[in-house]
Amino acid sequence: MVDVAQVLNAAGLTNPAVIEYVQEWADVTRPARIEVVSASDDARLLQEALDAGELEPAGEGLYYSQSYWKDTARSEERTIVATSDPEDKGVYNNWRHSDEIKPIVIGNMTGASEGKTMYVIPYLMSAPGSPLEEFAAGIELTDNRSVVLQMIRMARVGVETFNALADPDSFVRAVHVTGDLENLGQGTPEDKRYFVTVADERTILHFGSSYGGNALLGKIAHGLRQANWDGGASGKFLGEQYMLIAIHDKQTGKKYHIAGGFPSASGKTNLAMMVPPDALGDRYYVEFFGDDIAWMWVGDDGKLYGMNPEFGVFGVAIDTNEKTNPNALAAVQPKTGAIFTNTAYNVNTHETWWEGKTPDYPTDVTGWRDWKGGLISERPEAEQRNKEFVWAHPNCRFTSTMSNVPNESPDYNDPAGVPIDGIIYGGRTRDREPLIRAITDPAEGVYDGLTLGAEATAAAEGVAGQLRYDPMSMRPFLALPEGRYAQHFLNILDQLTDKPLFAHVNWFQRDADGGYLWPGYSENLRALLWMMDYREGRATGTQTPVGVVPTKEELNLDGLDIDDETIDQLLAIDVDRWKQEIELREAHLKQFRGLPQEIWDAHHRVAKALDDEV
Ligand code: OXD
Ligand code: MN
Repeated sequence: MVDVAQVLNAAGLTNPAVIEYVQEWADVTRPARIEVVSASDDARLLQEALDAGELEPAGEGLYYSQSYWKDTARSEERTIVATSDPEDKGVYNNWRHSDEIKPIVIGNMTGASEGKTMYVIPYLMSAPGSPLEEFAAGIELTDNRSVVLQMIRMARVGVETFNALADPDSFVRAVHVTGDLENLGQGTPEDKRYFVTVADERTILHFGSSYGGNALLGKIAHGLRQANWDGGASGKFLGEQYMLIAIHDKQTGKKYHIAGGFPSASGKTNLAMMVPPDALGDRYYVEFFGDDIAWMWVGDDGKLYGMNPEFGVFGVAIDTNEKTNPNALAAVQPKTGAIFTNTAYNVNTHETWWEGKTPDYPTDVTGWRDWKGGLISERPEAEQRNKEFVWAHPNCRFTSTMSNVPNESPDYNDPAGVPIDGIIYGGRTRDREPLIRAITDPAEGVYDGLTLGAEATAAAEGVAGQLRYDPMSMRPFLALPEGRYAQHFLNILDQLTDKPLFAHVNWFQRDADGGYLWPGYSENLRALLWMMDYREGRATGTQTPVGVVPTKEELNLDGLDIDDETIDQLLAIDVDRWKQEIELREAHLKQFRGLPQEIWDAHHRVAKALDDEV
């Protein structure tokens, strides 16, 4: 039996609440060893992982890992929010009573770390000294060394940081146990995996995966689900799946901060790491704060402040290339310490490759293995370079720390956060949604977020043109029931004397042949510049029933080869299509218990404005 107190004391973790917590879970999972981890252990742990074959070298200071093939993504149906009050049940939070679910997970975790090391990872999901620091501390226990290495990249990990907290008793208890991945019955009625956030106990219990979204508990479970709960319970902040950027106008010296929620596969990481198009690059620069999570609160000056609680980027590699995201490529160059997961890997040259990294496949297939480890050269010729037989997993990832991203903002570490000028929502929509529409009424902004969605794709079946709603892009991350969440969002906005401008953006309109109307990527900056012009009164736009759209003249199109007709189409409002959408929204919103009247009023205002349109 490991002497927990002795191990923790020796590592400098002397807080009795921490010792009690680690003891409790060591008694359940029964590891052979316990080790306390700080970021300074990275080099040693990397070497151990290489020696054990858990990682492969992928170039100088780069690493490759391969998951068990049934463990490559988040599993929403196994993800649960538990509390002790049935009133907390929402439509999307997959609520269960904690008395019912905890014993099941604890049962599965019992003895499941036998023979393994339990790593104790003290972490902070904020810059030290942040006004939200009290919600940011956590201790993850994991029996998986790769998870430790990824946590070191994704969160501020260290005993010193933890001991310096004003209240080191108040931390999220985050327990991760990998389980016997080959025998968990994934996707069958006997599935043993459970990813539970016991929100009212600030305890996270995840069993049965080593995939980042399920296993890096600082990120999604704490950074989003627990934060969503803590924000609402305290009334102090919003924890949202938003990217956060600044647009720096070098001519005026002004910086505009924009946060935004996008359902998955809508280009959030590419937007956040954006390099301005050549024609605008002399004047504008985009600073990167984060691509996935923003915590936002009311500042003393009555403005909304925001920060990214994460310390790194866990990005989808597919289609990341010099055009779509040069800054992401730079963040995974040699010596960055980046870890690739489930890309293709060349066992001879140690290179990694994924679909969309280069226009063509590597010329010589020798040594290349696909994400499952199969040699490409052993496939039948017709399957070697064929989109249907992928080399990399569609959810293959790279993990790299913030400081490797070339456009990381110099203000990223500022505990004071940054004032938010704009909040945008955007999903993939082939028609109806214009390039951008500004929403001046804050309740209509929240309403727009609640009715955010993306069209069905091959991965998520549905009716063409109909949205899979994803409120605020938080559908899989909500801990609060939707009505209470909406009220909390409105309450935060009510306290602001200088409110951010809301807008809805859409980079994905298509023409009759299915081609994209808007070039996207770096050109998206043009829509955001208009948004800030509108906020500052430099543009007036055209009022429509669903918000204000830019006039053609107001959009900065310098250096962009696009014809007038296309621009007209990009900015048009199809009232009939919108009326259909309003009916679908009504059904969507009706599901939510206790939705604030302000949201219904916003809905009815927009519906009436559309009806009044001839
Ligand atoms: C996600 C992620 O699953 O950020 O949304 O990884
Ligand atoms: Mn995300």
